[in-house]
Amino acid sequence: MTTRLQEWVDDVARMTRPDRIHWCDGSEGEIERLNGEMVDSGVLHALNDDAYPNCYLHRSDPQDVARTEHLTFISSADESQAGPTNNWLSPKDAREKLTPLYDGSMKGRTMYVVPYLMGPAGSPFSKVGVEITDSPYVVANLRIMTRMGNIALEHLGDSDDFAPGLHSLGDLSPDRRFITHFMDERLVWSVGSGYGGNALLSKKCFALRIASVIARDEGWMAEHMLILEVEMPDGSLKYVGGAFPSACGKTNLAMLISPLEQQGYKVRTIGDDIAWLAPGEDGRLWAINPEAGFFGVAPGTGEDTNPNAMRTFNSNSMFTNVAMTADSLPWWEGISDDTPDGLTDWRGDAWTGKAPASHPNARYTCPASQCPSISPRWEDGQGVPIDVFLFGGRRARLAPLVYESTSWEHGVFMASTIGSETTAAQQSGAVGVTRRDPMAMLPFCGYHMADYFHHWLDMGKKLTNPPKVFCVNWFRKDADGGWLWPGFGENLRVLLWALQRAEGEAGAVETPIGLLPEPADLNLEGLSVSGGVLDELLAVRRDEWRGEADEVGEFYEKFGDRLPASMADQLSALRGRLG
Ligand code: GTP
Ligand code: SPV
Ligand code: MN
Repeated sequence: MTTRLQEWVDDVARMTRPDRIHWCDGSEGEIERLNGEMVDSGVLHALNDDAYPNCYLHRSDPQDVARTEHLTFISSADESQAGPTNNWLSPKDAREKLTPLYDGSMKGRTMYVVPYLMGPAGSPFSKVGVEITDSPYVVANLRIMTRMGNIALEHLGDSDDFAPGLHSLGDLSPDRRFITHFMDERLVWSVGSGYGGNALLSKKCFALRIASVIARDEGWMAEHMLILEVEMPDGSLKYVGGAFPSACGKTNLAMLISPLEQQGYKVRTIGDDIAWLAPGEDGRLWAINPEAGFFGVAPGTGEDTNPNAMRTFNSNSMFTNVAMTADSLPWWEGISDDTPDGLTDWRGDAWTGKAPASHPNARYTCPASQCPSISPRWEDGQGVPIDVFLFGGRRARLAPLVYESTSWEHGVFMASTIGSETTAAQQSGAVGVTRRDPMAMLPFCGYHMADYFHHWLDMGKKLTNPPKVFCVNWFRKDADGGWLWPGFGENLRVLLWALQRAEGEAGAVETPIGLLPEPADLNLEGLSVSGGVLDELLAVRRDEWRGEADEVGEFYEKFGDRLPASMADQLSALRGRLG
């Protein structure tokens, strides 16, 4: 172990004053002991061991059920580095504000030191993080979500190159909750929340916010993206990277069941939330999934929508804020058609039927290795070469099912202007409000968003064979609020069009916003969607898009001179085409 690591652990212990310090080794025995202790103390409830062996339910504090973006900060040296889309706290103010909250915060508790590896062991892409936490629930989640324990210390060796993260539950009050990122030290401080992306510092804090800054400096990319593999009928393997905002379909797309198996199209999973991507010597962009598990949205997950997820989390998994049946099975809206009697809701009360039984942002945590659709290449240290990028959001209206960019620069423009209706994955503001979410990174980009656009443009210059860029929208609604597009597995039809376009094989028509398929260009074999619905899904309405362009213009104004000139040019060109 390195001196820097030991010194940091000692410093934190002096500040937080735990009763005990435990260095996690990641062994089976360790996690069994920990889970047992959490069952005894009521932090976890063991689920039905026949149907869900080694699975547990955790109920978080009802005020602590999602990421809190308004309490999340970037502590870069000066405010302009954080940019207009991030909250900024000076490193000095951050220390002054948070130090008192950590002062003695681990008294009476165990302080866990959790080394973890992001990326496969031995991969040149992989990076080490160390989280200090007083939450055993966080430790158990990190053990599923990362390669945790000795494996990370071995990867670190004598190096000091690790990203430290300090987490303490504090008193869980939103008034004393802060998550901040000291960018110059690659250090995260999080206090007052035990939930998901606020507390599992490997995920959004390190693998996205901190990593995005490292990636900018080193010439690679850290993105909020799923990665999936499509095997074509000729046996060739294609790779798709997809960025959608939180709770907008990444996990589901990454695990989709091919409705076209008989035609020889197979789909496998590489990752469901985060991708680290770097240019290869061949001029292509290569991607790894830095995580080892899935922290997925439970509601809406069922045999019809995502059977692969159902098989992945049926052992060795954790459930957070789901409901429970009388037989101790996990339950949520969408897992079954019928609602069983005797449900306990996510708060632990007998369910009255007046509100959803599970929280809308209830989650499962499960090992990626258990996923039936996991690709044999998911731990390939070199990564996989990306053929197409998909960007999308949740738009009940306007955005068509799919459209293609005409160049890398146009693709970066499209991705930078994506709008999406907010979901329960963030605990600030209302659900269902459209906001701009560039590259699905609005809450996760660790630096100035305009510089991030520059970085995307620069990356394109390094790639002789960049991924083709598409925008998609699975979430169009009809007048009665029903989905226009069946979604889920059927999304493969859109993916195939994109992959065929990348090969120059499928037809498209030009529109002011980009290239769209005609219904005849899509493989719709075995799908019953009426011609009228397809026309609606593929319609581009100039008047509505003129309004959209105005909104994009307003969003871009935030960035002033720092916005790349080519992005402003793209917007003018779009306006010109819209007339
Ligand atoms: P994060 O983990 O928050 O980053 O979310 P995610 O992007 O992985 O979203 P996920 O796949 O978990 O989907 C979120 C919700 O959208 C779930 O309730 C899904 O059932 C629903 N969903 C996913 N894909 C589709 C789709 O193609 N059509 C429709 N209508 N709903 C979908
Ligand atoms: C998201 O909100 O995008 C998630 C869940 O993937 S969390 O880990 O809480 O960020
Ligand atoms: Mn996510």
